[in-house]
Amino acid sequence: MKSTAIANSNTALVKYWGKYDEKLILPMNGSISMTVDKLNTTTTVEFSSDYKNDLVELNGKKAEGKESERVIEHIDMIRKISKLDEKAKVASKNNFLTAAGLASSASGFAALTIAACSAAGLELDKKELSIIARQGSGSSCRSIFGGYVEWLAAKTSEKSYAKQIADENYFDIRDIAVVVEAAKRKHGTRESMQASVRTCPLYDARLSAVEKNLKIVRKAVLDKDFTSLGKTAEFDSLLMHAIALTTTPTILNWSAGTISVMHAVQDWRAEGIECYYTIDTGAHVHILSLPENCREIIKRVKLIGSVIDVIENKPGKGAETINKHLF
Ligand code: 2P0
Repeated sequence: MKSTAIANSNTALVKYWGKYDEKLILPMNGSISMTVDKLNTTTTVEFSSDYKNDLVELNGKKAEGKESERVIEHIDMIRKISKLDEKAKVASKNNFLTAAGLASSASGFAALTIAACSAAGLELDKKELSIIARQGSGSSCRSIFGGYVEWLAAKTSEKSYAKQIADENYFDIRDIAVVVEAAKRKHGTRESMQASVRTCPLYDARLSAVEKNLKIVRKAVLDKDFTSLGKTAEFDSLLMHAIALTTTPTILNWSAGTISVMHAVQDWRAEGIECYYTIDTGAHVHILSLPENCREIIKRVKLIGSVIDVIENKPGKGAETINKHLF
């Protein structure tokens, strides 16, 4: 009744922003991501009648409040599917800073889903696992798969799942995660998205643009067309931030460092070093590049004052169980 899973985070190339159904986590639009290979979560789940209560430990500390509630709610769903009564112990560890805006909920809920389903003895395929992961945190359904992944928007739970466009060996690009100095994130993603759907006058306009971006990025991956992929990912990220900025209250998580990196990428591109940026909800920036330009870009990024850390990611594997348990 004990299982451990490891899941990589993913970087959205066409972003998910807003829900059609808050409870089931059905997205307003489809999204495409690349699973990365250096940012991961390892999670062990054990169901046992020895436990009197559910116990959740994140990065070596007992989780409290909302954080622990979200994990237990997810475990409850898996208990219901598998008709289990036993309480659970969950321990989870990220290999990167949690809540730094490097998508910890994506790898976190993917690892939790795989470990808990396996510990509960459920034998599910990846599509079914992605449907369960989705209900813990939307973006996590994409981390079930490796490489390039699309999450389908649909109005029913069984039709909104992730599927692989191409595996991690198909098209080698790099996602250079640039961690910049930033104040603590002011807005939670979940509340921010909700506010955007409710208040942003530009929201519907983005939805139709996203349909086009999905088509272009899907094709760019299959054609191994980095220019088309990078251009569209950068544009889609700006569209998402246009929505965030024009939401009431305004969602502005960028810091001065974020903008320095955005300018630098534009300048390097003008010089002939092809690269593009994409930004999620924090201040950090992901620079997309081809492998041959990666070293030069990293050298230059490190010279930007407010940059704290640089992590070079390749396309990574999907989530899987492993034999080494955390407890
Ligand atoms: C994405 N993000 O597509 C977008 C881009 C952030 C910006 O998915 O409410 O943690 O748990 O479904 O998945 C982050 O939001 O939100 C996210 P919930 P999630 O990667």
